[in-house]
Amino acid sequence: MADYISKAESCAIDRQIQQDKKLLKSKPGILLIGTSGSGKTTLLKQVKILHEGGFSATELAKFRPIIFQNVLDSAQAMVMYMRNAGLACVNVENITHCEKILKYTFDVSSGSPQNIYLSTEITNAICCMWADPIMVKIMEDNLDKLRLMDNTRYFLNNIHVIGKMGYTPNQTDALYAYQKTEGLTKTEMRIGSVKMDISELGGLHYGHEKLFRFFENMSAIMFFTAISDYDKEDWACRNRLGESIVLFEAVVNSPWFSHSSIILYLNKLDLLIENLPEVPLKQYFTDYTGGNDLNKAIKYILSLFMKVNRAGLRVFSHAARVIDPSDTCVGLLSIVIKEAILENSLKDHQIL
Ligand SMILES: Nc1nc2c(ncn2[C@@H]2O[C@H](COP(=O)(O)OP(=O)(O)OP(=O)(O)O)[C@@H](O)[C@H]2O)c(=O)[nH]1
Ligand SMILES: [Mg+2]
Repeated sequence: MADYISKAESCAIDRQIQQDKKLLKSKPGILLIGTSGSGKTTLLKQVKILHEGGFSATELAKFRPIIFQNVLDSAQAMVMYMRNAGLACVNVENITHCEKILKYTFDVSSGSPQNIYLSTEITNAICCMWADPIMVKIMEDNLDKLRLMDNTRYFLNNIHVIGKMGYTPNQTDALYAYQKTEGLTKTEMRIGSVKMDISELGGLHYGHEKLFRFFENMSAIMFFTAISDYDKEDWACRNRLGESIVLFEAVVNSPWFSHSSIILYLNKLDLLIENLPEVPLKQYFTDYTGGNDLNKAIKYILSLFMKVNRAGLRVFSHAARVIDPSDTCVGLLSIVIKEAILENSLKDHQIL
């Protein structure tokens, strides 16, 4: 005997199919969150370079004033540090160069930030200061006290190119350029076969938890932390890694994210590798006992984050260097996103 289904049951099945179609068609939403400078925008740039053919010439030109500003900020920070620490350049002529660097401001009278440039005189002053023997010593001995941007070494090492007339940034320069993201930005991206909306919530800090409710339906939350920040302080003299853990605690225990997959990105691994032998982790986190061992340091820092995961959410973690195109972070992103979508879909159908 044939099995018949009622009209009501048939309609219910049709409705379910339509819902499933919508679910499969709707783009997954990813939220990038984390303290300022942890690498969120750099991930977006890296996806663009690796999966969308990179920045066009017009887009690259827009990074020029940002890079000039980064160069000047770094050079001025070095001079200020020397002043405050009572240090001076080894070559006496560099003392005048330092004076020039400190006084330099961009001429913004033309109105457009695109028109700012580094004069030949200031380029030369920065070149000479950066080549002074005191710089090597400062960068080696005082890295934890300098409060420099992480792109300082890269841009100052390339000052002779950046300061040339007609300089146009290349794709790597664009990756290193830093401009704070204000508020929320949303970008549509495709990684392999997956199309997704990636939103970045820029420079998050305490008190921003009230914004979380707007991201309730995200497929995945990618939390960024700069793993090399264990020795850095923010402007309120708080340890930056500690600040990042406090923020992660708010994210991972938030009821608004209890249905999202959480990906913890321990970024700036390259800088941790450089820093660890120079600045002991134990100096800042006294219960750490692993010395210079990189794996032990990563495991310890990860455990600090996991300790605050009171809600017991499943957290994917990955130690990465977003700046490096050969790093697997972007490929991993697509795998994790696919897994997150599948998991959420199974949850929605009460299979999980
Ligand atoms: N060495 C190194 N530098 C990195 C890495 N990831 C990002 N950076 C640099 O760190 C700086 C800050 O990166 P962003 O991606 O702009 O940081 P953000 O999280 O978007 O910061 P806000 O917009 O202020 O919230 C930039 O100069 C990047 O080039 C990394 O893996 N290694
Ligand atoms: Mg940003």
